[in-house]
Amino acid sequence: MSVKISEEKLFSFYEEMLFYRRFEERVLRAYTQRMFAGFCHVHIGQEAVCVGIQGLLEAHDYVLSGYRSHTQAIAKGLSAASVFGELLGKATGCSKGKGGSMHMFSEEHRFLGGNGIVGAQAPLAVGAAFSLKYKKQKNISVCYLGDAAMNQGAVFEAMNMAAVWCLPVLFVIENNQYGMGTHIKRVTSVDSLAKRALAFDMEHSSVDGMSVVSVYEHCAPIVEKMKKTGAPYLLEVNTYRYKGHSVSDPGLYRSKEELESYQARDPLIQAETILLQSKKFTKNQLEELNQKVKEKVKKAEEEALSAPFPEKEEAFKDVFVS
Ligand SMILES: Cc1ncc(C[n+]2csc(CCOP(=O)(O)OP(=O)(O)O)c2C)c(N)n1
Ligand SMILES: [Mg+2]
Repeated sequence: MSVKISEEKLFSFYEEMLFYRRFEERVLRAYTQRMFAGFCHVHIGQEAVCVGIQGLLEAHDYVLSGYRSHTQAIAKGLSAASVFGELLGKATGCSKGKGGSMHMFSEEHRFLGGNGIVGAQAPLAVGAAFSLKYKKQKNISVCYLGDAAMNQGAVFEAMNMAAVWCLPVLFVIENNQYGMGTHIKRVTSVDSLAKRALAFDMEHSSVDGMSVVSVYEHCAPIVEKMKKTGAPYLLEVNTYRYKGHSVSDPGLYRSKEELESYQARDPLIQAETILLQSKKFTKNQLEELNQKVKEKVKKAEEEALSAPFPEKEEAFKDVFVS
């Protein structure tokens, strides 16, 4: 089955990507204004990945991720205010203000984190997929991983188990070419991470992650097939992060030219060009959308700011004791 995205769907994806871009920019500003502390990793430049993939998911599909997951959480249905609130440590945060940037979570929305341990989401995603199979639910478990996470042992064990037990995990490798300041070529022997699936006899492919159209059209048949067969899949998405690894990284290990070569293929610019060329949308409409999105971000931030901090007693709740 080949899928062609409609202009209307692309418009809504454009709005979503724009919202995530402005949201993350606001998060970065909030951090530099010392409104919150701790770690903070933004997803700027990689918006097309979660929008294209999560645009194909249903409420009962699971999503699991690493620490760069503010917008993936929103794409799974968590409110932007509850994500911002979590960053600010507010009681209304999706993890009651106890997790912060790396621990977005909502059982209700089947977004099972947010994980600070590189690769730790892979075994969890396999567990979620096992529960789907056990309960005979025709859903999938999406597991986002970075390129550097692909060199973690637990990830291979998880992939092997998913293949042996035929579990519906879509492993999405967001290959942004860097693990902190280390370029992929210095630590990874293969030129395409999709090849790693060969070790598990798992279906696999690679796609251009700078284009939301490519991601969506490429993934639509994959997701549809997975829901029928329940078999795992490894997808490499070639993307790029525009900002440093975290807020404290000025990104001196890469050249300006490299960054600019990706920005020239920016997912927002690409979508905007197609929308305008289609003549179904005007420049004015896109500008209005920009205003609307800025207002939405402002509202989410204001809602989070006006929310209370947790009561002291909360510190003793949700604590795991074995
Ligand atoms: C098990 C483990 N080892 C090392 C780290 C330190 N660390 C945090 S992020 C990171 C790089 C991960 O890069 P990648 O998987 O490519 O994801 P990206 O940051 O590019 O999204 C490392 C090594 C960690 N958090 N957990
Ligand atoms: Mg990376």
